[in-house]
Amino acid sequence: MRNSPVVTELSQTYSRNGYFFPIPVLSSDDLQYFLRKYMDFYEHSRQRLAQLPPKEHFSILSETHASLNWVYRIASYPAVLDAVSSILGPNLMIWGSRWFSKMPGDKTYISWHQDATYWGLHPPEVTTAWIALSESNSENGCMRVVPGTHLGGMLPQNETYAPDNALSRGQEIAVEVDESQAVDICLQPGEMSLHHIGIVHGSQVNRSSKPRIGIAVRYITPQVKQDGERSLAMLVRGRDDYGHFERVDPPIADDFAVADVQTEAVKRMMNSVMQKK
Ligand SMILES: O=C(O)CCC(=O)C(=O)O
Repeated sequence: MRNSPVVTELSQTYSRNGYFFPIPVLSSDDLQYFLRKYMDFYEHSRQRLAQLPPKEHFSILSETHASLNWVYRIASYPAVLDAVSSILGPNLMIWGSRWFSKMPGDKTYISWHQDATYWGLHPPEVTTAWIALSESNSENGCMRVVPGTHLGGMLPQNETYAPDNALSRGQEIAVEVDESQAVDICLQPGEMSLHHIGIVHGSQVNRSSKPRIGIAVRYITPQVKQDGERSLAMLVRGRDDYGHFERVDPPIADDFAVADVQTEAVKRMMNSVMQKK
C-alpha cells in the first residue's frame, strides 16, 4: 500500500489539514464480533461506569488494548496499521487507547483541546486512529476538528475538571475557537479517522436515540520520547531500535476478570497519560 495514490492522498491531506477520514478498515464480520464484545464489556462495566462521573470513566475505558485480546486485535488490525504507517512509517507502537462511547441520554461531551499540550511526547510523530463500531454523526456527538490548527502551535489550555467532560482534567482551550470552521468527522461503523496530536478537536453531547461507540488508539514511532518517567508502549509493527519505552506484550486473555484486575503495566500506562501537565 505504501506508495499507492491512495496513500499519497492520505498523507498529503493529513499533513495539510491535520486529519483524514473516512478510512474503511473493519470487515463486516469482524465489526459485528467486536461490537458484540464491546457491548458485553459495557454491560459488565455498566454499574461501575454509572457510579463515576464521565471525567473518571478513563479508569475503566483506557488501555484495554493491553488487557483484552479482542481490543488488541482492533488496535493491531492490518488495515488500521496500513493507514497509520502511511503517516508514521513502518515502525509503530501503541502508546495508549481509550473507548469513547456515548450512550443515548449520557451527558458526556469533550471540550475543545489539543492532545500535544498534555501528553509530553516529542517529536510529534504521534497519530490517533478513532475507530467507529457504531455510526458516528452530528446528532450522536461525533468528533469535530478545526482543520489546520495542528500547524498553529499550542494554544493555552485550562483544566476545568468539569464532571461531564470525558477528559480526566476537563482540559479546555482557553481562547476562542472558531467553531464556524469545525468539521464533523462522520463515520460509518467499521470506518476510522486519523488525527494529529496538535489538532484542536472535541465533541458534543449525544442528542440522538442511538449509541456512539468508538475507540481512540494512539500510535507513536519508536523515536518518540516521553517527558518524565519512562513509560510503556506496545510494538505492533516493524522494530524498535531506540528502547525509549518499556515494552508491554499483547494480552492473551479475553476475560473481563483479567481486565478488572488491572495489571501494574496498565496502571502505569494510564498514569503516564493522566499525570502530564
Ligand atoms: O471521541 C471523541 O469525541 C473525542 C476523542 C478525543 O478527544 C481524542 O481521541 O483525543
